Amino acid sequence: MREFQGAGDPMRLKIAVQKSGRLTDSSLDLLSRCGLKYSRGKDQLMCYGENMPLDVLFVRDDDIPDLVQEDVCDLGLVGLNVIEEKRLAFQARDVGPLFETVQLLDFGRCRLCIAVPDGFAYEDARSLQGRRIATTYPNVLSRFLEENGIAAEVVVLSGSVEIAPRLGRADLICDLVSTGSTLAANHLRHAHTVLESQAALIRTPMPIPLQKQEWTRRLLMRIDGVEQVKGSKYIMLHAPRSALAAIAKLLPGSEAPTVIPLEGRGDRVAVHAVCRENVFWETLEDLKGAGATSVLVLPVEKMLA
Ligand code: PRT
Ligand code: ZN
Repeated sequence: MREFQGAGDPMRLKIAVQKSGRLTDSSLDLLSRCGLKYSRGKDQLMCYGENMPLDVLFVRDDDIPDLVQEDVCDLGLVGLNVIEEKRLAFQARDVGPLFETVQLLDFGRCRLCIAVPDGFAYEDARSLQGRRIATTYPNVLSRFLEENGIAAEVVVLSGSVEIAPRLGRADLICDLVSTGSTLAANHLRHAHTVLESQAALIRTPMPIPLQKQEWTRRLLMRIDGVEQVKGSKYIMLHAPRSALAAIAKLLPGSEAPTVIPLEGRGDRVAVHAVCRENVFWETLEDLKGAGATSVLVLPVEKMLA
């Protein structure tokens, strides 16, 4: 479109996304669902939004909060684990104002956990007193230790944290876990969750220039719409009007349903509702038990609140 100028234009929005890793596919999928069309060459560090004044920068996930903090990028998609670690590091250096977390996103879930070797007797946080803990998250771990009044040595590593206890570099670890299979393979077991993490959208601490504000607003609204649609269902059913109260209670996470009289069907009505949660077979069976018939559950394609 002609109104959008070249990719180097300072008036185009810039969003930082992980270049290659666990967040990359879901981040790009989110932007595509927001309507962004782009072409991405192999090893390309930046790609140009063809139908929006929005460019995507591909970087290491650890660099995303810095780029947003320094206002090089207006927005970023990154895990809460990295966000918290960086936020604490910036705070320790008295950096301010800080980048903001705008919205949590439904991908990249994992937990930052204390994990101990087989045979380590872990009861509660006090079991960590005087121990050496290997991690790539020294700030989040130190905060946890402080909050629990524990004096322990934080051994900062840049990777392969799981093997630190076997190498004698630490007594236990604090690392990210999703399925737990890496812990098991390294003879470690989960002891305590320090932080629940998922991807999130962050924004610059600086005011967005006037020329970029309209597209920022539209993009944030679309991201919110995409997130709301995930897991949402549209449900349609027929029911006697007398059963409406019971049926409304059964519809998971729905706001005021639409009730439409059915021509020539006495007191029977059609009920349409958006359910903000998944609808399970059990719910359909309960709806039927409450008098519902012709129950249809449909996926929601797009939603704008
Ligand atoms: O190169 P770059 O720095 O960008 O990538 P990276 O290697 O730092 O990150 P990457 O791609 O591994 O992860 C990016 C983000 O995904 C993380 O910051 C988290 O927010 C999120 N995420 C979700 C995870 C995991 N799940 C995860 N399981 N990040 C890492 N892991 C690792 C964990 O460190 C451990 O080594 O996977 C292993 C454990 O997995 P399970 O399934 O065996 O428990
Ligand atoms: Zn990283």
